[in-house]
Amino acid sequence: MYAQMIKTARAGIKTRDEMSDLERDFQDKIDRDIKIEPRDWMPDDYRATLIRQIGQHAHSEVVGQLPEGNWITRAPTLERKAILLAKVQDEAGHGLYLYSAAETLGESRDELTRLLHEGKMKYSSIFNYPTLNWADMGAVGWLVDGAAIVNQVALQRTSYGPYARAMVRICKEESFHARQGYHAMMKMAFGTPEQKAMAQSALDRLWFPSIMMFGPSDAESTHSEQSMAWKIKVKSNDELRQQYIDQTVPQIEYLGLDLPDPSLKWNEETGHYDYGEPDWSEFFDVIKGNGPCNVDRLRNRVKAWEDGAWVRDGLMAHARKKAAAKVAAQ
Ligand code: FAQ
Repeated sequence: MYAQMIKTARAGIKTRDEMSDLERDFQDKIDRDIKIEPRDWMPDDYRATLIRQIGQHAHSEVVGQLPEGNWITRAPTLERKAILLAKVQDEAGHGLYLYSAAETLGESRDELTRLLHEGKMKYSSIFNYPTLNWADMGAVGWLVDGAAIVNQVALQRTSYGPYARAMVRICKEESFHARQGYHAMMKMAFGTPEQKAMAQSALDRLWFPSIMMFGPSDAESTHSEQSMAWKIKVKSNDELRQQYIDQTVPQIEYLGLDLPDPSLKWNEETGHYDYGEPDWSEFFDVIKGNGPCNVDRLRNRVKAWEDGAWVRDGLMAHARKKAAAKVAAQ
């Protein structure tokens, strides 16, 4: 369904006069902060935009397991291994909540998975970068989950009820993820010179990719205007990026690490940190599929799906058997 809907390109935002009665009533609900629920009437483009964003979000959670999954067997202590296992398992759960939210819009998990595997849907750019040393596990928790939380706290107020409610639980779990990441970074940054150098390298490599997670600048963002009018997005890409930078720079300073961008400076006038623009050509290249790990990530994701077929078949056979036994007992 999504694949078909997305083909009907939207041309600009409608004014109130251009809206039908149904569309006007819908917009009034949004303006009064009344949540939209699955059985409510909604414009096709609102549905398609939500399926795109929630689907991409779900894929990010699931693909996001891969860079961390690589490190489970190499965690330095049993405690760190247990923490990482719990975190990676949580990400699978987040994917499930989000696929379920997309199902309430009429799009199946199987269809979204097919679109991901065929390269027709995106997942977050950040997961196309490699995780090269153990400090990267700290930096992913601290920076990547940290950025994800800033975005997802805002999304708790998104206009679509099931998406907003999924965010509440996800944010609680992401908070544990970010803390364990910062804790791992503290150990490294306050450890031996070699450990501190690994922490610095992880920060230097993941800083710009983490600030690119918020999407292109507001001027370049194709969906923001309509998504904000519908309150799917309640804060713009640049607002969220600034919020993340403002909260993260003091954390870098506490760790005693060098700032990863020479332009990062507190600006008394604006009350925010100034920062250097990321390399946006790199961002657009990565989301087109040409990042350092895109091919690997998708190949591993497809392999995991195919290798898991017997589990899904077994579960379905068991469900059918249980249903048949229930009918026979009636
Ligand atoms: N990566 O017009 P906009 C996590 C695309 S969760 C890839 O600004 P929009 C947890 C965008 O799709 C991380 N593509 O788009 C975790 C559009 O292309 P399209 C995921 C991106 O949707 C941690 C085009 O660029 N979080 O990390 C990206 O209004 C650790 C134009 O952009 C979410 O998905 C990107 N970064 O705003 C898991 C949050 N940015 O579709 C494991 C929900 C933009 O027209 C380990 N999503 N694009 O072909 C959102 O809030 C929004 O979708 C944005 C983008 C803000 C990401």
